[in-house]
Amino acid sequence: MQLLSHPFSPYGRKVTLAAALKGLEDRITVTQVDTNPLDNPEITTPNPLGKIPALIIDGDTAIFDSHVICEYLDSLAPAPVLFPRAGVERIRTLTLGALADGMLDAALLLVYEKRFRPEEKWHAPWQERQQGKIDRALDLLERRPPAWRETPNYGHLTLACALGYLDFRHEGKWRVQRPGLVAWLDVVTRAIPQFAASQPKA
Ligand SMILES: N[C@@H](CCC(=O)N[C@@H](CS)C(=O)NCC(=O)O)C(=O)O
Repeated sequence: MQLLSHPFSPYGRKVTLAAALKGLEDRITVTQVDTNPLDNPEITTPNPLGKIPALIIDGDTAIFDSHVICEYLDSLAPAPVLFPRAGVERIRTLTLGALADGMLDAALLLVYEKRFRPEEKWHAPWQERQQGKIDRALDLLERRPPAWRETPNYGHLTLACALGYLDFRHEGKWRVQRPGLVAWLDVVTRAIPQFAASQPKA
């Protein structure tokens, strides 16, 4: 399998962690792709959305997005279970994953506004709107940090990557007055050695 990704992509990092936890690293080669050009066929051919990560399986079949790739990887090896098969645990996992992905989407849009729009077109109310999504999600998670019993699930991986991205691109400001969540990420860092190993460096 070929993973199209980039070391700076938090969604790609999520997939990398999932592959490591499932013991699938040896079956995946990673190709670094630049999504900044308007149309880079390296990624727009396999994924018309032009987004990484994408996983090429069976030669020319590409699967995306990161959630779908993680579900696929989860199906290839029995343990640890990243997506509980059914019931309330599955729904909790998916909801946490959706919340953390939403934080990531907002954090990425803030970065993209500055990267892809000229400064005179930056729009403060829109930036506040995105920041509000991130802050409200962080406050909710600070009140109720997600627990896990034996191994992290997909929701935990996604949240860890979202917090890692806020450290990387948003100066770690989320840490101020959120000791519960900081402690939570410390637990993750100790439990998943690949998390620290995949921390992006500018
Ligand atoms: N929902 C997607 C989001 C992927 C995404 O937005 N990736 C970024 C890189 S971190 C990207 O490829 N951006 C290029 C673009 O949006 O044109 C996923 O979970 O895989």
